[in-house]
Amino acid sequence: MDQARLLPLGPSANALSRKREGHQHHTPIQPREAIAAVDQFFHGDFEIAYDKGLSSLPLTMKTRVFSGMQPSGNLHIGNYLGALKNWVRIQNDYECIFCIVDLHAITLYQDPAELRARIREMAALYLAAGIDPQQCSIMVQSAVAAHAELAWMLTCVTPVGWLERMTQYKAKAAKQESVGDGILQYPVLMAADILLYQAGIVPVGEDQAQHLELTRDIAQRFNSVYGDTFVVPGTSLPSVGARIMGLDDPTQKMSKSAEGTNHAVALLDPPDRIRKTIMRATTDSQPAVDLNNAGPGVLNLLAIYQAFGGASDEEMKARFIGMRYGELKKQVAEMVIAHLEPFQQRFRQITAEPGYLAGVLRAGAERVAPIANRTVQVVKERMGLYT
Ligand code: AQP
Repeated sequence: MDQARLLPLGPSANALSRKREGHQHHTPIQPREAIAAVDQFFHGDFEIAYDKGLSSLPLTMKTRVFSGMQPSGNLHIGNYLGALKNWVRIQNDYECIFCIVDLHAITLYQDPAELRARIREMAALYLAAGIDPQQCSIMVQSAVAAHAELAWMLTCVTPVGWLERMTQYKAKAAKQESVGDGILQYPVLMAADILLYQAGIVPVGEDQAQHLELTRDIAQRFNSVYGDTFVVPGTSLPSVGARIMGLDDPTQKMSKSAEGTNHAVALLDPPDRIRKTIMRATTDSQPAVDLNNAGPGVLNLLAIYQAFGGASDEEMKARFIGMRYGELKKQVAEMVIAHLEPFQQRFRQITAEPGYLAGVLRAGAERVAPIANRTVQVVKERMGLYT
């Protein structure tokens, strides 16, 4: 299926699915740097010199990919279409690390028992989506202490002004009476997650693109102060589905932590619930699909259908132009259910196998910890810390 195409949905749609300058679609922005770093990890010489003498490096080395999700609520179709689906798609082309970022989740209070359960659930969701644990490392952030260690070192090279400018920080802080420092520092921890592994590509949804820009800024600042140390990673966004909007309010991003029963379709919602949520989705005052005048709710439904099914723009136009909204919603609901039912079946099988998830997570952490620890070692040496 061709996922690389955009449905030309008129001027308002361009706001949802515009071409993003500076972002590439699952191709490395600086592959030579990544290859250099990976090469050095594999050869035990950890002097990462990402722009020096690369011509002799073996070009067969795979670029490393890192991405993660917070176990902060029920994963929804936005998380799936914006990130998880693409992880599965690229897992054979790169050396992939997929993380459950529990340290990020605690930037807002989480019930400890629920958090523990969600970490396991998220690992099962990664596997149910098709992530192959033989091919990729699936691990929990707090199981590798180097994440928190590097985050502190990077905090010390990051101006507060950079963090205060982050859109997500401003939005989350506006909802709190007392703003925890973790909400401000969140993007530094995210930078540490990525830079620890010298990742060349970070596949995320559009809401994380600004944090990726910041990661690049932090990496470049560190490199210029202490010498070339980190690969400067590239962002990778899907062409369709990079920003799925709330079904109850299509001006807001679909979000795990949003309240409202009709806001999101969770990946584990039963078919009846999925149908109800989609049938109640906010549209606009038109009776039927008219691409020149469609509001954000209709464009969002079309984006969900296209991102799940992989239809081309022409197929989308032929199928939906002139269709009444009731029928559009029915077709979107059936498309979502058709994809989520087998997914949920796999989820049940995975969670029914005693010890399997724990084994996958242990193996993932054991595989990646040496890489992370070596990065921390180099950073400590570069900064003059005690080693
Ligand atoms: N609405 C979305 N559309 C497309 N992609 C999305 N992502 C999140 N929301 C959408 C992508 O999913 C990945 C995991 O996100 P996260 O767990 O790091 O948290 P987030 O980006 O803050 O997502 P949420 O769902 O809104 O969670 P809460 O409410 O806990 O903050 C990322 O790649 C993200 O881009």
